Amino acid sequence: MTGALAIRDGVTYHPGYLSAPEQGDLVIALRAVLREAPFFTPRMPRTGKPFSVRMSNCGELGWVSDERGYRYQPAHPETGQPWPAMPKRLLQAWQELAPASPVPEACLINFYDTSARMGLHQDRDEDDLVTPVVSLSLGDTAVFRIGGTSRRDPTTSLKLASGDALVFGGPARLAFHGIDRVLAGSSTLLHEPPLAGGRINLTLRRVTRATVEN
Ligand code: MD6
Ligand code: FE
Repeated sequence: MTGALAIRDGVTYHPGYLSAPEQGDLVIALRAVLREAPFFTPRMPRTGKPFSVRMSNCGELGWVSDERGYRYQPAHPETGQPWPAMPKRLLQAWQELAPASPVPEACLINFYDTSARMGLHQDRDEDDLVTPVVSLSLGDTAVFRIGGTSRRDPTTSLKLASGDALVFGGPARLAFHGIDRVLAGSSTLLHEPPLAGGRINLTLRRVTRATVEN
């Protein structure tokens, strides 16, 4: 692991957190996850407009979005099957990057083809809004934008490359952020469908508020 950089209060950037062999092993583990839990296309609440990003999840809970709204649920929206377990390397990343946090319950897997984007949003569907979110990027570099806790706050941009990690916590836990674009051909990590070109982003989250008992 190389040095960590404070991007702003509560946001820490770890460039090159995953080595090239670790990235390759993680892609292999994710391919197994995706055989059990294939990508689905989330839809906007109310309008049903499809996202340009495709998604899946691993862990006890998964984030989904459709006409009924945004939520976490224990099963895949199309297969009805429980989400696969989180690969070990993700649990290790959580321990290293969010030490002393309750165990992660959800890992959202976002897949961006080179035309996909993600609008500015806050991650606020969790009951636990205190534990940090840990993000890992694989494949093509993306231009990530981050602002403050008001949509109108000024934003800054950061390029997230394959292997980079970002930890979002403290005063930035509810900061607005999004993906402006993916830089096509910037990585050779992903070369076989359903991960062919483009970018994967993994976000590990605690969803429920941990109690002393667990
Ligand atoms: C992405 N990331 O990098 C989108 N959310 O594709 C997120 O939406 C995100 O990177 C919460 C915390 C960290 C993140
Ligand atoms: Fe987010």
